[in-house]
Amino acid sequence: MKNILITGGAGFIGTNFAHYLSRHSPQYKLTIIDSCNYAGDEQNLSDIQDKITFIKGDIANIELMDGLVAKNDAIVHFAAESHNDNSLNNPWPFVQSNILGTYSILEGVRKHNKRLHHISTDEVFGDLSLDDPARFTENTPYNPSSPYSSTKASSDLLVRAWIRSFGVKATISNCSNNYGPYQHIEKFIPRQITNIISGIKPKLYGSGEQVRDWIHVDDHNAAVALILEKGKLGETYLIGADGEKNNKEVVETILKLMGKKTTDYEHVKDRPGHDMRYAIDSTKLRTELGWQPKYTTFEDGLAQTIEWYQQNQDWWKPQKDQVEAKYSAQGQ
Ligand code: NAD
Ligand code: TDX
Repeated sequence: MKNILITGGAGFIGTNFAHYLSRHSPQYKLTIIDSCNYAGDEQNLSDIQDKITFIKGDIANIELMDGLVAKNDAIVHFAAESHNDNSLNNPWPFVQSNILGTYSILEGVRKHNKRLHHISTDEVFGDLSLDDPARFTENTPYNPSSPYSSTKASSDLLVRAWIRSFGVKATISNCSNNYGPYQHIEKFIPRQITNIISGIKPKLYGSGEQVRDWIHVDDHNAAVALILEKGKLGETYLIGADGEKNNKEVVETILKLMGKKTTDYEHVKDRPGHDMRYAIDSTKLRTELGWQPKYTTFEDGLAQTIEWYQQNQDWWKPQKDQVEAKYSAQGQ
């Protein structure tokens, strides 16, 4: 494997993955395709621009993807519409990018017999209740709640079908909630950090008791790189770092780390259909592939993330007013 095509490589996780591979696996020749929607920006890759080839394009364009897949040995597929709240307002881009986009890649991979790693989410399993000790495993049935998670579930099922019916050389990973540099400020953690910097109170949807299983983006990407190189074809791996926290605890920790009163937040309108709890059992990834997270305390990862948003205000400030105006129009 020498030539790697990264889809969605100008978005949050894909940008970090391109940086991760150029640091840890400089032998790879990286091509990145991204349509640069509101969450993706080619500038995120400016410091590694001499090490990559960047193509601005849509993964749902079958001819374009056919040519790109043919030229590469492996495809790591991150590109997607990724925000639940947006999917509640307008599901169509989610159907296009997440379902049709994945179909287009699968057809290229099938025709040219290439290796695919498909990135997905724990949200495909639906949610768990707060008093349930269970965690998601590779055998948990799919039960997605939102337009976002149902289109991701659809894309996973397409990959599974292409593996079984056509023998496509693919692996799938389902990861829990990521945080870290380059995450769009519409998402929970960067929204609250940039709110505090901007003198706006952090906003908790509903009760704030919902639990997410947080993982630093570099730990997610280390697992993806490992699965790409050593994962068993046809298999699914769950990625998670035992990082369960409720949203209220997360906001309080951010406020504390930023030197503010931990009660200085407000409750806003809840998300319709809001999933209560996600939790990942990553035993398979740890025992079969030997993966372990590097960030063992959430506070360390969060402190590094806060510092990144403090030091990169030019990166997010131009979008802040627009993002907050959109939320405020929907009572959030
Ligand atoms: P993101 O929205 O920050 O980035 C997605 C990127 O995909 C953007 O750069 C966007 O321009 C690009 N894209 C979207 N539609 C496209 C299209 N049709 N053609 C080409 N490019 C397109 O999202 P992210 O958080 O980096 O998520 C990346 C992947 O990881 C997604 O598949 C998501 O479902 C999955 N995931 C995310 C998390 C998380 O916590 N953020 C957790 C688990 C899995
Ligand atoms: O302002 C907010 N206040 C708030 O309480 C926002 C933006 C969110 N929330 C809550 C909703 C969720 O319970 O915080 C939690 C996290 O919200 P998001 O950052 O929107 O993430 P989530 O909906 O959990 O989905 C994320 O993790 C799984 C990613 O966006 C997905 O792409 C990924 O698949």
